[in-house]
Order: sequence, then C-alpha cells, then structure tokens
Amino acid sequence: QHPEDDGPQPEKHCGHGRGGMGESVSRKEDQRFITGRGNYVDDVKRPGMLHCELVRSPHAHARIEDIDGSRAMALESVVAVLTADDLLEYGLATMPTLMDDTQDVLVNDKVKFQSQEVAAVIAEDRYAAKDGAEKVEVEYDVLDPVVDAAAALEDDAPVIRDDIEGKEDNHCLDWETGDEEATADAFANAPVTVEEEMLYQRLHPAPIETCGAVGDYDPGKDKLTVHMTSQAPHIHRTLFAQVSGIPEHKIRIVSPDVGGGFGNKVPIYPGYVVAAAASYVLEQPVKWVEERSENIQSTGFARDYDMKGEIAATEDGEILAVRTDVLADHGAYNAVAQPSKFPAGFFNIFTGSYDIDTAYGSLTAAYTNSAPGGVAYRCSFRVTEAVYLIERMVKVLADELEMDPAEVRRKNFIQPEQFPYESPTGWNYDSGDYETALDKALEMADYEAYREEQRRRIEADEKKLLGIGISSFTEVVGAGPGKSCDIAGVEMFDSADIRVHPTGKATVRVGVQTQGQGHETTFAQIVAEELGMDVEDITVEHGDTDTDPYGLGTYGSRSTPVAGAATAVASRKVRDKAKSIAANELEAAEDDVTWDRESGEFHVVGAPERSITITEIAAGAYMNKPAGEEPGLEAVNYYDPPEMTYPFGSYVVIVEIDRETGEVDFEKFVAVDDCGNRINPMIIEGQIHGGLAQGIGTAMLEHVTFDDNGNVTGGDFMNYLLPTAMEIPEFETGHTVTPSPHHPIGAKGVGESPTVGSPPAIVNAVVDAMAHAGVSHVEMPMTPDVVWETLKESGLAQ
Ligand code: MCN
Ligand code: CUM
Repeated sequence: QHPEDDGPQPEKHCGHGRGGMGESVSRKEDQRFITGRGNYVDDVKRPGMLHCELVRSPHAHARIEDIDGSRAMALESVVAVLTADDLLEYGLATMPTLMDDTQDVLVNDKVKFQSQEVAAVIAEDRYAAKDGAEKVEVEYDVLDPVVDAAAALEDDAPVIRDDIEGKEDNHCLDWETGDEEATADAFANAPVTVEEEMLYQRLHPAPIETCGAVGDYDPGKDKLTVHMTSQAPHIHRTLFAQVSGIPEHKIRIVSPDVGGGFGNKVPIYPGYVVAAAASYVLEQPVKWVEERSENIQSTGFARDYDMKGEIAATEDGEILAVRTDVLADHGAYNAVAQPSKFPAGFFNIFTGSYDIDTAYGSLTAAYTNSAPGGVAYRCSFRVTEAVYLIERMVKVLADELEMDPAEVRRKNFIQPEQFPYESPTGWNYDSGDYETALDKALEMADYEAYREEQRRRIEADEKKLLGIGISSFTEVVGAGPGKSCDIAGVEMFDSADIRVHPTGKATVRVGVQTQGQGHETTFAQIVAEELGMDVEDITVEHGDTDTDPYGLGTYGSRSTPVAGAATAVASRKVRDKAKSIAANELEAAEDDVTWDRESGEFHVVGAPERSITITEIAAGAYMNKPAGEEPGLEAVNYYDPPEMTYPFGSYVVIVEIDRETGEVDFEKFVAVDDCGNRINPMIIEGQIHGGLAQGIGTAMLEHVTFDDNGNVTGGDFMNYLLPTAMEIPEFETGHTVTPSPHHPIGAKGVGESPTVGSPPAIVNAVVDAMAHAGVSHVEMPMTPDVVWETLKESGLAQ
C-alpha cells in the first residue's frame, strides 16, 4: 500500500464528483452498445475474407470410416474441405485442453460426442460454406454411446477414450479434500446426522453472442491476427504459439466486444483453430462463427455434479462435520476450465460460511459421450456446486431439527473476529460479517411476518402454499495467487499499464477482458480515485495482445480482485512520480508536498492553497521535468494477489406454490451482497440482477438433456429454456461493506455472487413450502411438472 494512504475507506469517498470509487458513473461503453456501434467478432470483415462451416457428427459415438469432400468441392464457391489429415500436416489435428487432455480439432478416428467437429468447409460466403458442409459425405460406424456418468462407470460400458493408451474404462479422475478419518469419527459420534442426494444439473452458459473467430494471416508481415471471442486473449495466444509453433510475437489475438462470456469463452474450441489454420494455409482471412445450437451442443457445458451431502450436528443445531461425495460428468475430454491444480475447481469451500471443525469431500469424474465441459459458468470454479450443497444441507438439518433455518445459520456462522479464518479444507477467508448481512436480508424480506403467514396458510389449508428460502453464501474469487493458480503453467497474476499524456488525459490498458461487466468504466474509476482525475479523461483498453500488458483474463470474478489491484498499484506508482513533478511545479521540497485524496490534489504542507492536480502537472512530465527525473508519466504493475477475496451475501426468497398446478411464483426476492469496497454501485446492481436471473434459470428452467442414443435433446432455445423478463420478479437488493484487508482498495469481486448464491435460496423456498408434508428436496430445474409430482407424492396436490 501507498505509505501516505490507506486506500479509500468504505463508502466514505462516495461522490467527490470526479467519478471515483463509490460513484454510480454511467457506463462509458453503453454509448456504442445502445447505438448499435459495438464491434463483435462477427462484425469483423476483411477484404477477400472466406467463411468456414464445420461439419459435425450426428452421432454421439462412432468410428469414421471415410470422409468424401468431393461433392462439396464441386460447388463453385467452395475453396477447400479440410479434415484431420490436412491438419495433421501442420501438427494441428489435436489441441491440448486446459486440463492437459488432448482433444481432436477435427475428428481423426472416433467421434466422442454428438456435434463433434469432423470436417471444415471453406467457401467464399457463409451460405456456400453451409451448402458445402451439407455435401460432405461421412461414413460412420456407429457405436453404443453412454451419456450418463454412473452408467459410464459400469463394467460393460463402451470405452470412450480408447485413444488414451491402456485405457479400458471411462474413469477420468478422483479427487479428495479434508480429513476422512476425523470426519468419519465425528459422524459416528454425532447425536444427529442428515443426508441428501442432489443433482446440480448440466447447464450451458449460453451467452447471447456465440463463439467465433476471424483468422487473418498476413504473409507480407508473416503475422497471424486472430479476432476471437475470448475471455482470456493473452493465454490463448501463448497456447496458440505452443501448439502451432508460430512464434508468439508473430501472433496477435484481438478480443473485440464480447457479447457475454459467462465462462463459455475461456476454453479454446476447434473452430478457432480451424479458422486460424485455414487462414495460414490459404493466406486469406477466414471467418468462423457458430450458430446457437452448435454453441449449446458442442462448447463447454457447466456443472453436472451429482452430489451426496451429509451433516453431523448436535441436537440444538451446532454443525460438527460435513461430508460430501460427488460423481462428476466431464464429457468426452477432460477440458474443465479451472486453474490446473484444481481438478474439482474450488469445490473445497463446501463448508461455506460456517465454522465447522471437520470436513471431507471426495469426487470421481467420468468420461461420457457428451461435449467436453465443466467450464465455469458464473461460478468461480465449482463454488456454485459447493454453495448449493452446503446451503441445501443446512436447510435439511434445520427441517430435521424443526429449527428456524435462520437460527441454524446464526448458530454456526464464522464470527467477524475469527477472520482471517482457515477452513477445515485449508482455505483462508479474508474477511466477513455474515450475521449482519443475514439480519439485513431478513429485515428487508419481512421474514417474521411471512413465517406467520406461512403458518396461517397451512392451518387454513389454503390453495397457495408459502415457502421461505435462505442462502447465506460465501464466494471465493480472484485467482491467483500465482503459486497455487495457473493456466497451462502461466501463473494467475494480472496487470495494468497507465499512461498520462501531456495534456493530462490518460490511457489505461489492462490484462483482463470485459464481456459486458463494464470494465471501461470501473477501471477508469479506480484511476480517477487514485489520481484525482475526472473519469471522463481516462480511456480503458483491453483485448489486444499486441498492445495490452499480459494478463490471465476475466473469469472467476478475478478482474477487480487482481487487475483492479494492479490498476490501483500502477496508479499509485504514477502518483509517486507525479509528486516530484508537483514539488517542482509548486516550487517546494518534495517532502513538503502531500496528496489529498478528497480534493485529488497535491498541496504544500501548511499551505493548502498552494495545490496542483495530476492533470495540471502532466505537461511538466514532458516539458518541465525536474533534473534527474525520467521523462513521461507512466507506470505498469503486474499484480500477484497474496490471497483470494471472499465476497458473501444473504438471499431470502419467498415463493407461492399453486397446489392445483405446481406453478411457482416469486413473491419476494431479496439479495444482500457484500463485495467489500464498491467501485460502482450501479454496475454492481446490474451484475446482481443479471446473476440472479441466471440463478432463476438454473433453479427453474435450464437443463441440457440427452436421449439414450446420445442425442442432445436440450440443444437449442426451444428446449434449453432461458429465463425471460416474464419469469423474473422485482429484485430488492441491499449491501453491507466488509473490505478485503489485503486488496489495495479493499474490493472483492462480485460478478458471480448472485448466480452462486441464489439457486439454493430458491430451492430452499420451494422445499420450505412443502416441508410440513415431509418434503426434503426437489431437484432442479423445478419446472411445474416436477413441483406437481412432488405435491402429489406428499399429498399436498389439490
Ligand atoms: N465491481 C465494483 N466493485 C466491486 C466489485 C466489482 O464496482 N467491489 C464491478 C467491477 O468493476 C466490474 C464488475 O463489477 O465492472 C464485475 O467485477 P468482478 O466481480 O471483478 O468480475 P469480473 O469483471 O472479473 O467479471 C467476471 C464475472 C464472471 S466470472 C462471469 S462468468 C460473468 C460476470 O462477471 N460474466 C458476465 N458478469 C457478467 N456480466 C455480463 N454482462 N456478461 C458476462 O459475460
Ligand atoms: Cu465461473 S464463469 Mo466466469 O469464471 O467466466
């Protein structure tokens, strides 16, 4: 931290009027987005650009006997038909996944999931490419598929990964955390134990913009430029260089405006490689943009954790131990998008917000004939699954003990003075005040009154049941530190480069990549705060590996915790340098000059009227620098965080269930979040609203499903149901502020909290409405037919 400065205090600096911390500055990027001037990959057009369409397998499991592209090639506008053989020549027939597996770019031998990429047709326009793809004849020898993880682990299951030497089953990996023996002891001696099985179903991030790339090889400069839908352009360039053998400085990756990522744009997909490779080979630009169903069927899915949860407790609700066992479906390749040392992501934090002595978690993952996945989907790497497990189990325990679930939570919360807190699985929570957030949420929701109303309705045997669900979640976001978190060996730091120009305006370049989170505004706000500049005078750039400092990208809500920290530190470096220039301009000794955060000025100690802003001294850095000082006013910081940040919140959901139809209506939806010091409350609110909508989609609607032949039956928006404005209630949001003690501006991430925290609150509410009839669990998605079945089974249906 800067010596003369403790960083902004919680909410104290709101509104000094320059657009610094705590101000709801309107999003700079929205000017172009709402006037149709966004620039997405599909907007990129190059002279002579060709178009690529991928031929995909209709079968989930099949050996390829033959591929005949001659009828496609006979079409006038078709330029090339590529198969694995063509790519083999360039060493590009396979690519590494983010988890050290090897995935076919175009299938060489055996198709392992429906819609897998088999061949590519390159043509002069998109329609011709599509016509050509239809004319490629592929002969398949169809094999039995297996799309269920449990079935895949049975002895007689067809072996999917016979490409791995010696592989004779579909076992992918095992993982465990915590103390198995101590946990078993705690369970053996506990007065009360509860247990529940729950599936966190397969979801798809389904960003509005699907994935795509424009490969553009310039033989004159011997340089390959790839515009692509990437949440992590720098690491993608490094991987491209490693796989293709093209030197890294001869590759430029540009991630222009990204129309939503949600984790879907972290992995590398075959289409990117094909577009880049085709452009290299043909020496012409090649565009590939997938369609909606291709996106849902072939790109990384999320979740698919079949979990068993157990809690051991005392009679009065003190939790003694937690245990969980998971069966994970990883699809056809191990391509989970997580820091490489964490095969189960950050599932380790399944002890949640509670001070629990012992815990043990184990997991087995299987290969199935489905798209490779386990990508993070607004989830901080499996924290959604962990939070779902513990928040559901606390409700199960409360019902078993006939206690108020709010009371059980209060009894077990980690207390504010216990931070930094080390969890039984060895994770270090930075700060928290869980009870305050819960109390606030309960008050906003008018909890006691609804409990009263709930009892009244049960007694009166009313047609509409009332259910109240709570979730008091803890998130973990901001990967690094580099020593524990990496992608393909590259440590998870992040970066910022700040340049103040002679006229006092600044350009900031960051290593992270916005997909809609508003970085162009919020990163400018950090600089405005630290340098006392006006937010309007600062431009933020990202997504171009030729100009931006190396960074690991945006996912796991790491931008604020990591690149935000880098931006604050780089700003303070600029300010340090500016100080000597300020002293020179003010004709004072440097030691007599201090920085005043409130006014955003340097002034002479004891003479506050002698003051100067950074904007005013910028020219001095170029035109009137002190003797011995380096010219210019610029600083770079690469920030390796000492720890992750642990945002948290309490959500209270109140639902009404119609006993005649099984329809669930949201009566109230309260979300209290704590992400430490807040940069832009309006953007945070937007993040919360979007994430809650996705949480509702998760709990109520979304599920990627398969039939027995391995066909994806939920592979388009007719069948994969996203929530619309119709399904989304009014949200009531609130916040508390518990700064992160180790972050330079005390901020934690927030982008994923609402999606992580809301599904268990919603399920708890639905279960709560029927708990008096013995219902202990309802599986997601809780569509009306699922709820109706539960009503019938529990005798509540009318
Ligand atoms: N913010 C803030 N104050 C804080 C914390 C955050 O003002 N204390 C602001 C940030 O400055 C940033 C936004 O909130 O503008 C989100 O910040 P952060 O929590 O750091 O998360 P990231 O920027 O790293 O975004 C990633 C996160 C993830 S992992 C997914 S998935 C997701 C999400 O953001 N995908 C999104 N939100 C999304 N929102 C949109 N519109 N589109 C996506 O694809
Ligand atoms: Cu957890 S999805 Mo986001 O990490 O891109």
